[in-house]
Amino acid sequence: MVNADTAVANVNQSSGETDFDVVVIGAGFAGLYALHRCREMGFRTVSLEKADSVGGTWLFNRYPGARCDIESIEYSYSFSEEIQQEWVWTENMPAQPEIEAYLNFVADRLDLRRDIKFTTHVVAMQFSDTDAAWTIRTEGGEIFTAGFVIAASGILSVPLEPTIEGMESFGGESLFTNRWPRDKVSFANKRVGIIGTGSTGVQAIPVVAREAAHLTVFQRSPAYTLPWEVRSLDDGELDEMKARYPEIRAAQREHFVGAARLTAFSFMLGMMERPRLLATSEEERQRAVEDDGVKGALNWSDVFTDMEANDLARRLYGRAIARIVTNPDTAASLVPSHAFGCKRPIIDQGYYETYNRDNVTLVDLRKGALKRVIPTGIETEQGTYDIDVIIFATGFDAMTGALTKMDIRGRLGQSLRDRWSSDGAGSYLGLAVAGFPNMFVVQAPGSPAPSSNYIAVMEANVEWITDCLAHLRHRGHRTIEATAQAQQEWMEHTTSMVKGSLFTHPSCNSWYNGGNVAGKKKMYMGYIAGVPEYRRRCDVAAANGYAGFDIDSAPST
Ligand code: N01
Repeated sequence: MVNADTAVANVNQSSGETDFDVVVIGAGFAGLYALHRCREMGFRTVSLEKADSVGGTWLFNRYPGARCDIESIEYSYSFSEEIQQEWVWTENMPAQPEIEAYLNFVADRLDLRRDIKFTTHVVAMQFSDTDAAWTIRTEGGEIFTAGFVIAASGILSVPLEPTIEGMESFGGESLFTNRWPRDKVSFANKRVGIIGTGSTGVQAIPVVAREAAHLTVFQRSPAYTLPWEVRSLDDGELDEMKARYPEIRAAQREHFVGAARLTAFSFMLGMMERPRLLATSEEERQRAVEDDGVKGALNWSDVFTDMEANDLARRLYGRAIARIVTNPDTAASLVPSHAFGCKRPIIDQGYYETYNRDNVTLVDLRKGALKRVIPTGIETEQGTYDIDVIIFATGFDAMTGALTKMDIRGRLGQSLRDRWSSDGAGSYLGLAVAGFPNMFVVQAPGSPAPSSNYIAVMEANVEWITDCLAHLRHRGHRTIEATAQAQQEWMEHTTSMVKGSLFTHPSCNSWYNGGNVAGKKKMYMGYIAGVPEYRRRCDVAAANGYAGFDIDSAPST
C-alpha cells in the first residue's frame, strides 16, 4: 500500500509492479472465498472491507428475526470438506447469529483475516490503460494498486435510504434493519412503528410484536408470504447429512435454483407441475384454501402464465388470509395488489397470526399515504400515530448499488455509474462489464443470483473468475475485457427470457427490476434459465478461450 500522494506516480512510473495482483472488495461470503482462492493460487491478494468484521450483509442485517430462507446445509460453502464437516448447524434454516458465527469460523479456519483490511471503504477506482492496472481509493484516503479487481461487494448490501419528510425531526429512536446496532435493542414498554413489509419486515414483525408494548405496521404493499417450518436439527440429523454431503452437494449442483431441498423457489417450480387453476371448480379451489391455506391458494400451474389465473389466485389468497386474521378489515388490508411471482418469494413464521394480537395495528397506506415523520411519531392521511421507536425495513438498492456508489472509471475514464444509468445495468455472463477491463463482479446484473441460492452462484462465479486469472497469468496476458457485442448479446438473451413474463408486469416494482429505487432504469436484472445452464454457458465461454472477451486488446477510441 502507498499513500494518496504517491500512489498514481507509483503506478505510472514503476515497471508495472502493483501493490497487489488482486484486490477483492468485500469480506462477506463471496469476498472470503475469492480471497481464499486467489491466495491458494499464489496471487498477492488483499480484501478491502468497509466493516470491522467479516460477514457482509449477514453482519449488517442483524435485526430481530433475521434468518436465511434456504437450508443451512445448502446455504454454506461446498468447496471445503473440512469446513462442512467441522461446522455445526443447529437449525434447518439458519438465523443471522449462526451465519455470522459461521463466516467468522471460516475466516479463522482459513486464516483469512491477515489479508483483510477492515474499516476500509472503497469509494473510487480508476483503470489505467498504460499500466493495465486499477488504482483503488478508500474513504480514508488510502490508495491501493492492483492488476485485477474482484468486486464481491454484494447484491443486497446498499441500504435504500427512505426519503420520508421529517425523518430527522423524530424525537424517538430510528433503527434501520440493514444496519442494525450490535447491542441488543429492547422494545419492552415501547410503542414501535415499522415501515416496510418485504422479506425483512415480514421476519421482524412477529418477533418485535412479542416484545413491544404496541407495534404499528405501516404497509405500502402487502406481501405474499408462505408459512415455513423452522426447527432445530434433531439428534444425529446433522451427522447423517454430513455423511451424505457428496450426494447432497451433487443434487444441489444439478438443481435449477442451486438448492435441492425444499425452498420457496422450489415451491414455485413445483407449481408448474400442478393443475391449472382456471380449469378447477369452485369446490376444488375452496378445498385447496381450506386444506393448504395461502399455499393452497397459489399452488396452480397457470398462475405464472395467465394473469386471469394469477388474479384469481390473489383473491383466493385473500380468502386464506381471512381464515387466519380475525379482524375482517385487517385481513382485507393484507391482500396484495400486485401479481404473485414477480417479486422474490417470502417465507415466514407466524406472520398473519401476529395481526390477531391486541398489541398490533396494521395501517394500510393504500387507504391514505404516509405523510411525514413528526417528533412524536408518524403522520398519515388516515391519522397520527404516537411512536417511540421507528424501524425502517425499506430494502436495498440491489444488484447495482454497491458498484454505482463507488466512482468506478474504466477505459478512457468512462464511469460505470453513468453507463448503467443511461444504458441500464448490463454485464457479460453476470461477471464482467464491457469498458471495464480486469474488473470482475461476483453476481453482476444478468446473473441468476436473484432467483437462486446465492451461495451456489457465488461459488461458481468465484471459481470461474479465479480460473480465468490463472489462465491469464499462465499465458502472460495482462488484460481481459468483455466485448460490447458479447455483453449486448448476453443481455438480449437474459431479457428475452423474461419478456412478457410476470417479472416485467407493470404491477411489479421490486429490487429484481430496480422498480423500488426512484430514477433507476427498470429492467429485470437476473437470469432465469437456472444455475446449471448458467454455469454451462460460463464454462463454454472459458473452454473456447474466453469467448466474448478481448484479451490484451488496445483501448478503442
Ligand atoms: O426489502 P424489500 P427487504 N414508505 O424491497 C417498503 C433478501 N432478504 O429488505 O413494496 C413505505 O423487499 C416497500 O414497499 P413497496 C431477499 O432477497 C432475505 O424486505 O416499495 N414503505 C417494501 O414493503 C429480499 O427480497 C431474507 O411499496 C416503503 C419494503 O419497504 C431482499 O433481501 C430476509 C417505503 C421493502 O421491501 C429485500 O428484502 C430479508 C416508504 N418510503 C431479506 N420505502 C431471507 O433470507 C420502502 N418501503 C429470508
